[in-house]
Amino acid sequence: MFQRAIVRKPSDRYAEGITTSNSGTPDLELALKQHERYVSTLEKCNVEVTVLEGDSRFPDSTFVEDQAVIVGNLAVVARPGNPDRMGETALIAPVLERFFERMEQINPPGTLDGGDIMEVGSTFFIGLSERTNAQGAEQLESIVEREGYQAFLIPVGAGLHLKTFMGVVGENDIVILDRFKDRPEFVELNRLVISPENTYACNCRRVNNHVILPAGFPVVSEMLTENGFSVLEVELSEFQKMDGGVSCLSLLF
Ligand code: CIR
Repeated sequence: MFQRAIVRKPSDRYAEGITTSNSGTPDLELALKQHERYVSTLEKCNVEVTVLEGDSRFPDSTFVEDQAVIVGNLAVVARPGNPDRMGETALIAPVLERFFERMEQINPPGTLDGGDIMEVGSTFFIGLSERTNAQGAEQLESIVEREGYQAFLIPVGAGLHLKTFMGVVGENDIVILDRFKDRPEFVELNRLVISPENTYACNCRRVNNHVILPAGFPVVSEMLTENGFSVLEVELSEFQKMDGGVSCLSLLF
């Protein structure tokens, strides 16, 4: 069970972050409202949420997931693969120190974004992407193996992160974009397959007894409900405009 979440509000320079989406400039006021609702949805899932103030030095710093990976009682500070985001780790490290006695970090030349890491039970799936390089992935692999987990390294191909294409919805259940579903690393998992038009909904997240899903994907919502999951939908249009989704907005532990 997750007890806590850390989130950071979008700052007044939020719209200057990195994006590949061409759906327009995000509206900060609406983004802040959506963020508030995201926080109250996390609270509905019974987690205590630490809300950090926006930091305008780093427009993408609201996407806290990328800044660290939690491995049991150890916090691993990441090393974001986009140079504009590297400084964000200095913001999150002191916050994590409040909650974790054990801290490590990904070191150069390794790069790693938390969005590339999916934990299911005792397995960490580590995406190799434009943001997470082999050295970063291998550093995390040896940390998680030392901590008693197993790891699989998965090439992401075109796209931002591993979790752009899949998300944890249950103890042993994931949603996954159809093009990844037959990869041998996932055969032990119950896979709920998502078709390309619903790709954005792949980035959903189990939080205790619920699954948080972006609003606007009725087919995925129905599929999850039919499979016994309790779905909570959140409107995230202003985060989608900056390539962000459900999982990127929090660190859970
Ligand atoms: C970026 O490109 O880094 C941000 N604009 C979006 C990061 C989304 N993070 C995530 O999916 N974990």
